[in-house]
Amino acid sequence: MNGRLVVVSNRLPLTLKRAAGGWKAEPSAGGLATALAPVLRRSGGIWIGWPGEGPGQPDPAGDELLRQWERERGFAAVRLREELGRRFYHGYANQALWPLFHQFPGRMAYDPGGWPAYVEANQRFRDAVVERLLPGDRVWVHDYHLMLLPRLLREAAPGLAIGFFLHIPFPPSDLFLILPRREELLRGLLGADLIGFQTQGHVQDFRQSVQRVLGLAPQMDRVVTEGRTVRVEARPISIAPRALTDVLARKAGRDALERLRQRFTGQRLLLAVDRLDYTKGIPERLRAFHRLLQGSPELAGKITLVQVAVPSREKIGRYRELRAEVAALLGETNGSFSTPEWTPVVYMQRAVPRPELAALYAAADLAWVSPLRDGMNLVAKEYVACQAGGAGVLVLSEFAGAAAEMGEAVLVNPYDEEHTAAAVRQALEMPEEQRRERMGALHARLLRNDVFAWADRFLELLGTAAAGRASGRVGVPPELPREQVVEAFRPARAPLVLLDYDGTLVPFARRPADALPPPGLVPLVARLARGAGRVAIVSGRPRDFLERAFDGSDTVWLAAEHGALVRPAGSRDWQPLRESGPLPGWKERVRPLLERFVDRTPGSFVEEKEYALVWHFRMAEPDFGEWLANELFHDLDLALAQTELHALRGHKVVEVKPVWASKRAVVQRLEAAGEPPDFRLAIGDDRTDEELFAALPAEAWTVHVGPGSSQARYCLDGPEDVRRLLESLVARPWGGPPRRTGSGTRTRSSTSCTSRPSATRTRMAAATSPGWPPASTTCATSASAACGCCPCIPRPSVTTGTTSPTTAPSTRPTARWRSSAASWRRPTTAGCG
Ligand code: ADQ
Repeated sequence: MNGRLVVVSNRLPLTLKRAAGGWKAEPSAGGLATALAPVLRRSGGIWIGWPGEGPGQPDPAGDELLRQWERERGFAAVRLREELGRRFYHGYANQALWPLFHQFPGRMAYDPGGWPAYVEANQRFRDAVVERLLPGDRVWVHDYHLMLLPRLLREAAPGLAIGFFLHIPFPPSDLFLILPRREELLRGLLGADLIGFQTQGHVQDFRQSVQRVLGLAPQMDRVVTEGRTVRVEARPISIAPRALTDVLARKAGRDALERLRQRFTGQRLLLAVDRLDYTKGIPERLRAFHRLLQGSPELAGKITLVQVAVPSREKIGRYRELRAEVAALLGETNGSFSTPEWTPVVYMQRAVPRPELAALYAAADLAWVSPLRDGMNLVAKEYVACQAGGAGVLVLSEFAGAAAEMGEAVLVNPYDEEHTAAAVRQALEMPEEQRRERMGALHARLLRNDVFAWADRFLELLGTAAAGRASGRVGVPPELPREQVVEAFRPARAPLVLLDYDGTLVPFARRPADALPPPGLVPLVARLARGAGRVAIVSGRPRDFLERAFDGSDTVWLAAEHGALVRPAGSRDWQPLRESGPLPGWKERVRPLLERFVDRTPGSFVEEKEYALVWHFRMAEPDFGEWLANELFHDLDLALAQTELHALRGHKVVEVKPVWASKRAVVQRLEAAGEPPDFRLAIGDDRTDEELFAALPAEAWTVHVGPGSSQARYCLDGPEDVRRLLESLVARPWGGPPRRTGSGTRTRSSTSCTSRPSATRTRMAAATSPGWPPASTTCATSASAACGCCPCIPRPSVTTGTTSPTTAPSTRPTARWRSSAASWRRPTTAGCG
């Protein structure tokens, strides 16, 4: 993928500032600009962002400067009205998202008025991007200010390659749940092809939030939603080390270093560099330093802490308070320990030019990087870059993303000021050889993983993810071309037909026990199997249900409990997929977890199967049930990690079953059970059926029932349509000429099952009533090939490929089915496919 790179971030690398008589440009503070500027310099492309204070309204001087930026540097400004800019940046972005994502819920201030500003600002960014898009462009959106942008861009340009990188941490799901507008945010992000996070922990937290808030079931590295696959990856950001060391090699850098060495001769220099932000742990550090001096009077005059802090977000009260707090702590420490010759803390409250900063890094004996929470922290990496061949020690907070990859640092818990002081003291006392060894390892790793490697890997994966989306099978499938299926089935000598049960052959019922096969269905299915053909019901239902429901249909294979048990055609014996099931006693351990949810959810219950436990909430209040199902699914996901069990979300159920019991395994079993199939048809409506579709070759007729996306090639509206299809299949004499039938005459529609108003949904509702099929339903088959579904057509005696006459359940009183179902020990499943 070689299109232009379009970087989009809240801030451009330059900020417009009002100056006497006009405007001036200043470098933007912060890690994002530091990291990305060299990437864009190297790869070319454009950078779209907000110029900060810049003119929201027309202003000739400001406008001209912005036009010049775009012409000469490729920096395109997004204009936001002053009020909008303020409410967007200082509102939802920095008073809700920033504190919560850094795990400071107490500092979160949600102003409902800030949300519309956040939405509008994201829309303005979208307009600015769309206005400049060229064919083949890849758009890379950055950070928490623009979490709605991926979706807005996807809607505006569906084929666009869109990446998103979150520079700050993603919070644990318990905290994320607190966030107002959490659902919109996640949906916004999921517009991207690839979402990058700083650490694997953040990926994990994101996955859990997606599970709990949206009810989706993310896999390790992807989320499938709305027919698209969104890749999620941990890609720790880095820096361009040579950009810093080159500065040091130039005169300005060398001079600055020399001045520092002279100034701090005979002293150990401790360095801290931060934006003035409460997440950076500046007061905690100053208190720990105070404690260190208190506890080690012999260090007086021998160590100096240089604290560099660049003010940011000063319009937010908490930041102003922080500034005052830091000033007070500085006064306390310097007031207590200073001598005429020595000031313990040198405080520089300003942005320091790069040569001066690089010199500080090179001169420092110890870098004290102790944020309370940080996505990554580039200061740690910048220090290492400037310590090539040096013996400096990095003291690093375990709550910085950088800690995950900088194991040679001395890790500290910044909240524990006493231990932090002790760790700093030990770091100062560490033998030089050990310090060099540690720094050498850190430095070598940094060179291997610089910001260019980070960007290359991200963009490469973005290319793969976007290409996968473009060619992916997941989407909203078009309606099944029935006539073609019938044509393909007719001459087949060894067809393979796999049918899900609930939601596919029968509509869902409020109580699982009520979802019984309507009259005529069972013989209809049985008649599909002929010659070397294999027809299987592949369901989540337990074996006793299937046995009773398909009583007498010996030509049909039955696969119960998602394939954990299989009964081959012509056999009365069930064969377990594996000889030994999951560890004995697992149900006793898992059941209490499910029962907790039964207690919380009126109308729900737990069903026990041989290989599974299922929590059903079909009769619970829908929203509450779905919400709790997300919770349960999340809890189970954690509890079952490292076991051979997993949790599964079905229609109104959460099921725990062995990982190996899968519809995929059933496909393998059936494929191997006879000659290679020359026709394959699989129909299902559930998530478990996606496994079925994936296990079949690309040319198989795979059919998703109902609206929504699927990797199936086609869709049908509902069980009634499925039945009509089956009738069309059996209506054709084997090898005979095609005949027109009610369903077969429907021409292929380019519409999907989602886009058509679903008459079937009405039909499905009707179908749950005992009088199904409705009297007005016209039978699709001719009398000579009667399906047995309608009272008007006499049931034929059916001869199957195995020549066993099929009994006719339609002649049985429905009441018998009901009463027998009711007498079963436990309620049977519905909706677990
Ligand atoms: P920041 O919160 O801005 O970045 P950080 O990673 O520490 O945090 O980057 C700060 C940058 O600003 C560094 O390049 C540093 O040199 C520079 N800087 C700080 N104080 C300065 C000063 N006084 N003068 C000059 N320069 C100064 C966000 C996330 C981080 C993440 C980065 C990059 O919060 O966790 O590491 O993005 O993804």
